[in-house]
Amino acid sequence: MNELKNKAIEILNANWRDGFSIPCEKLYPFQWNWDSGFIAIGFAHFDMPKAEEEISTLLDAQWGNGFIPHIVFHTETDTYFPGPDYFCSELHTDASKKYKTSGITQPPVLGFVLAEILRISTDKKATLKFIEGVIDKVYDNHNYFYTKRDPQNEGLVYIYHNWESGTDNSPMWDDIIHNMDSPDYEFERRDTTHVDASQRPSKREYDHYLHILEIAKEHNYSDEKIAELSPFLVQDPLFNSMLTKSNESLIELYTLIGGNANKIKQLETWQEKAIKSFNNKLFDEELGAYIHYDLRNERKIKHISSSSFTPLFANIPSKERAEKLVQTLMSRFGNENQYLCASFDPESELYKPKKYWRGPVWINLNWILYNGLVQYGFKDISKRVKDDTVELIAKNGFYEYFDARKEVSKGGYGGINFSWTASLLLDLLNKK
Ligand code: 9WN
Repeated sequence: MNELKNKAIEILNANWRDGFSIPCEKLYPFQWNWDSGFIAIGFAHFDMPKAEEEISTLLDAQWGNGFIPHIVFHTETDTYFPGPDYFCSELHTDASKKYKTSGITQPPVLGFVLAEILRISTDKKATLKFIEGVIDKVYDNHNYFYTKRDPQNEGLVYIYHNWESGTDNSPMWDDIIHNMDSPDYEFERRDTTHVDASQRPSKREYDHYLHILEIAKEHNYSDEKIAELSPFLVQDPLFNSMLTKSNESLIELYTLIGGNANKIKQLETWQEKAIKSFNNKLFDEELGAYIHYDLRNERKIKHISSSSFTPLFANIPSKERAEKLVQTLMSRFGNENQYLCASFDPESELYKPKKYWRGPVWINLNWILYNGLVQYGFKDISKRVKDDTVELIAKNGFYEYFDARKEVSKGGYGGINFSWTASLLLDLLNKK
């Protein structure tokens, strides 16, 4: 175990740049939003100043309206597409003046990341002081989501791009994406020069990804126009679980800090509405799981993925519903020959065990699932998630994603020495 822990620390230190971390060498050369949050949790175990700096640097790129971009382009390099010249964040009047950024966001993890680093900290007073200095920015981000991304005032926010979900080419998006009449763009992909193309999205999928961005750019990233025109408008249970969990953490932290009654009240109002709508709208009795909702076409997306179980982490289901959810998890994903937890339903014909978010296991989703299961008292299954995670990494290395099939001997795919794989393994190993 110590060897694994040391390797994880070595990876995090090697991926550290001046003030932030890259997700991994070559493939992802900038700072990514939710990666940074997960990375800060790892650093908190052995280098708290870096954990704090990671978070501060990301928040430093926040836009005037509270939006936090999914990529901050700190350095000049053309090894990633689409880069700063493609995104042109300056089109939006509130965009960061200090950094070039993307114009889409990612799951809002920062609220619960602050609570996690406080839990890990051995100097609670100093960490709370740091949190006091940044917490309002995270609150402003939540305010952005609830005021700009919830057109029907449901307490559920939408994402307007599959890259915002973090689960980029999940089969969840297939119907929406394949119904889009996207041009055949000319562009130079960089990801497939670093990683086997069979493990990444296709050229046609990239056309669709760019098409959604073209529409947003045409309207200077206006939230109102995007809500009106984007072909992709989805209420995602993973994204909304991260926001809901972060609401819960912000309430906890503001209470510890004291003197923020109005903000606590507002967070509680958002939270109450979110949990209610989540359970009324996003739970599908027939599937026995939380689902994605296609807000543009007003229809449920009837598939199950690892995202379907993330509401456990945000304390959304009742005890009874949690039982049902876990039964679905184990009957579909929990086969003895499979590691938990495949990113997409292994029983579906759309399942692809080697392809990115269409099947492989991702360590951040396992970490979310593990913590959710612990919260609800599912001891044996949470232990299995932890053991499977450790085994996958010990057997294959610190990859970006992993084959869920146990019979596969070399099952590590995508980027190598991946930061959140290292960071979250470190956290899991340090947990009782
Ligand atoms: C697009 C950085 C990011 C993760 C995402 C993961 C992948 C990017 C890409 O890498 O997405 O944002 O180019 O494929 O899907 O979750 O944050 O690690």
